[in-house]
Amino acid sequence: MAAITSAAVSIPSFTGLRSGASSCASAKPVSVRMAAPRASVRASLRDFGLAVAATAASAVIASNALALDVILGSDDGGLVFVPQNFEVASGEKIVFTNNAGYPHNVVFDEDEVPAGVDAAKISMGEEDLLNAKGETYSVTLTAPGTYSFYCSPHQGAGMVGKVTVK
Ligand SMILES: [Cu+2]
Repeated sequence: MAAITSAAVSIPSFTGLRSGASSCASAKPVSVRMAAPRASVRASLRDFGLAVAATAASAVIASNALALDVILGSDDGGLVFVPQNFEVASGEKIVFTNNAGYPHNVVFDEDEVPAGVDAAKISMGEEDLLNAKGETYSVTLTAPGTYSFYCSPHQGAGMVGKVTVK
């Protein structure tokens, strides 16, 4: 219960910061405001899921164990993937969750994936963006090797990452 309340409170304050920072078109605050309730529902579900995982029996944890969470944008507003460089097991799900400094996306570099992997099939489109906090993009990689990925709006700012599939 406490987790759900804090998630619902933190999102409006974040939205306030964002609309304060942008001085442009009147359409913008409207779309941000519409996105917020959806985001808070997802954040609440997420917190609830984490709380359940933390208290559940090991049998339940085992069925959900193969997932790694990566956040898009650090809590202090850095344009980074957190973690930036990580390992997963083959077949482990990677869940990228929009956190701060969005819009973000996740695009694998076609020149830096293992041979035979089609980067387009595991990437979001260059133009596809996660626009609201809590939105996710999930991908499961099976071919062993090293994959580089980036966020197309922030690649120039250094928002890049690397995953090694074992
Ligand atoms: Cu980004």
